[in-house]
Amino acid sequence: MTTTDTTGVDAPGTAPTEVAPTQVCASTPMGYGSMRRKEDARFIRGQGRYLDDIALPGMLHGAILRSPFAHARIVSIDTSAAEAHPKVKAVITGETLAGLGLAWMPTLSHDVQAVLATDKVRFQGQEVAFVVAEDRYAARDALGLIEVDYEPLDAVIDARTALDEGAPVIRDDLDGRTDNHIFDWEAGDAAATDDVFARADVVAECDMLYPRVHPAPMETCGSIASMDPVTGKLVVYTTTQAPHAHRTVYALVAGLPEHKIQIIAPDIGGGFGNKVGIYPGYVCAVVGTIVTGVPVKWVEDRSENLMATSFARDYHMRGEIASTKDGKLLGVRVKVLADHGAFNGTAQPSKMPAGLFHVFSGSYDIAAAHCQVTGVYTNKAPGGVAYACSFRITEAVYLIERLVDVLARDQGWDPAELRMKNLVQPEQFPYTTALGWEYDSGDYPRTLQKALDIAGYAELRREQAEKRERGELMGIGISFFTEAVGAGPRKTMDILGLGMADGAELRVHPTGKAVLRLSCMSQGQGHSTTFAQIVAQELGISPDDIEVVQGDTDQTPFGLGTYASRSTPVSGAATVMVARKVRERAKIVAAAMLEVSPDDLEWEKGRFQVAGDPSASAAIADIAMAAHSDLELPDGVEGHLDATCVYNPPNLTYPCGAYICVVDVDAGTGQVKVRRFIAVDDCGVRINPMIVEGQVHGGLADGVGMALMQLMAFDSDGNHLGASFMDYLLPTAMECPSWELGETVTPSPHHPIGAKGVGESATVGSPPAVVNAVLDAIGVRHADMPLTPAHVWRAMRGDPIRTDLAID
Ligand code: MCN
Ligand code: CUN
Repeated sequence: MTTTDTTGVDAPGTAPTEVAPTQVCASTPMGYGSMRRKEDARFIRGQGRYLDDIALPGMLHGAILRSPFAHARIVSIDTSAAEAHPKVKAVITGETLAGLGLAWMPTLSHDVQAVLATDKVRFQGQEVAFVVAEDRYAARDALGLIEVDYEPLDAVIDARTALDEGAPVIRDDLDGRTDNHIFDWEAGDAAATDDVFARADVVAECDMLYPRVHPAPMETCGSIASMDPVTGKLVVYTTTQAPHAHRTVYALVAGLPEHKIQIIAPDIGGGFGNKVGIYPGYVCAVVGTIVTGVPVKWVEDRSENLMATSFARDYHMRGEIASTKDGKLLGVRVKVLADHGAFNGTAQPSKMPAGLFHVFSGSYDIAAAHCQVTGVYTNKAPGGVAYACSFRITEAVYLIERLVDVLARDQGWDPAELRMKNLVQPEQFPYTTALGWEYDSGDYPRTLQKALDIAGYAELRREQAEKRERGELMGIGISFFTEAVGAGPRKTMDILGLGMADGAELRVHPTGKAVLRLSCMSQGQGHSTTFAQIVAQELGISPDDIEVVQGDTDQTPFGLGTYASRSTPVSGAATVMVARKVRERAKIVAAAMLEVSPDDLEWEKGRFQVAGDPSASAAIADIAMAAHSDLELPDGVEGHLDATCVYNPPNLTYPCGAYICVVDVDAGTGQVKVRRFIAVDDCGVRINPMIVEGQVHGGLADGVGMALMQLMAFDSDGNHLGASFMDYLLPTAMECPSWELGETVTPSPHHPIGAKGVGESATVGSPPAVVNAVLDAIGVRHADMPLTPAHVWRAMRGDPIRTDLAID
């Protein structure tokens, strides 16, 4: 079910004033709307071309030997038996790499990470040696022939003990390092916030953990590196969400100029943040091709993906919220202990080690807020890069949405009313939060009201009361989130010093067909369709006639890629601007064709038309042919119809949403059934409502998974307890209800078509709704995710567990 509600607020520029209701069009529209995805015909016929489908002539295969220990000194490595294997072509160790200056590589957070361990291993699954062989089976077999002598060390697994006196020092590779401290960082006004708390009538506090989870895309990570010994050009096929960023890092690591490196991302089977980072296996494949002179492929298996690539969250938060006695929120403060694993690879902007966590005052008009975040090393995999998270906003939204519920419960207030009373009001936009973020637009009360209406909130509460009488456990959970997506702006945000502007290039060919080249990279989000729709809307060309090129650094302009739901806010804006540049050129050409002044032309339904004379007009296809012909153009006007654009966003875009989850809990077993889930999202103008809804469906499933089952726990020796899908549980259709979606449309005032990103909204917004619902059902103030049956059962008995450590 979908409910559409347009504000009547016009988007700037040429955005439509009405958003079409979601209905899949059989025929192709000229612009926005729910057209079918162009890429799907290929995918459903099995014609996708993923990394593992690619085989280069003479290609060899690599496999990685990984550490069985979480913390151990490497005494010796004997590779002789592996080297003697008839199919093995090379065995590379940390020593080999040290000789090339490549044993360590920079992370995305100004730390270094071992490519292959030399001195110590620091987490279970860490890369120790790389075997290159004729086929992947031989490479795997040969791993068993490598003898490593380890001397096990005590490990730091519980982040809360990482800074204890006498804790084992994990990063003794770093000069003068005597503890596991990475950073202390704070935001907001501590004194003003403390003052508000001292004067508040009511304060509620809560300790909560957002446990370590993993994006677990269907396709694992991998690459094929191929160094041409004649030209010296390195071509890397790889599963990356950010091809140009990867190329820059390769250039820095290898000391090669960018034009000698080509990164090609083929089709990607899901990223969800897992494919932002650069992993040791990628560097090993490059060294492999340099050593052997032929292409080397490395593809990780599922356990390797779960054990050694980027996890997310692992945030221990102690939050407090202050209010007046009649429920006006006054302040919020939080202390965070962030577990970054053995190497700090979190890919946060340079000056923000906690990413965008400081949006934790959420969607409420709260005058004072302060956070203090401490990052520590532990003997766990590095990363923390991302998982549909907008860089720590997931944690921030969870914190504030749990705190609001805890406060409501303590005071006996209705959680919907408490939220409604405190939401930022429409007339307050642009709204600057206590932490200095400028939210661009929104109509929060209307969005929440819409969700309450779809849910039939009052009726649900009545049903709940009746069920309680009968001893049945039903819960209703609400969350209201504000997301901050579209990283830049360049002046304030960067990764490794790279600003966050993205390029777009558009060429309209003589016959009116077009090619759009983008720096972002789809992993399933449907860019081939939606970006073609943007050009179609601006130029009146059918989306079927617009080819979208992404993923190949030799063929696309520079830009930082697809993450933080930034493709629509940044590359989407670049696409609008480049199409408008082409349209300006087209106007001059059309004026020459129609022998009028450009000022006499109007842009009407995809054509330039002479004002007052509808019979005199030209469509882009006619204009394109003329632009490439001998038509005489005014002095200084270039022919052809193409343009380039670099878009540097002035601000982030701030989508929002109101989510309501209804659960039934089995009192005997603790089993949770998500009965209903209502999601009203506002991502501004929707280019393709069907794709937006698909994004929301996926994110909601993610949220149900995180709230109820996904977990990477460790035992006290650092053994990973979620290294396969037998233990790391993902949600399926069985756990998901039929989602009930609604929408409000508040265009972003600074985006050229008023669109905001949406790719991560539902993953960010849904976990607190599910948790709030379960806790409402069982009448428990707080219990950490995941709320597995065993955990719910124990929480009901006043005995909640530490979910991040081994469950006894
Ligand atoms: N869209 C739209 N109208 C809007 C906003 C978005 O039609 N107002 C469309 C876009 O044009 C695009 C899709 O929705 O086709 C998602 O757009 P956007 O919100 O800009 O997000 P990105 O394209 O930048 O995708 C990144 C985002 C992130 S960061 C993660 S993580 C995630 C997500 O997308 N990973 C995904 N959704 C995913 N979906 C799939 N299938 N696979 C992943 O790996
Ligand atoms: Cu935060 S996961 Mo997405 O940005 O690739």
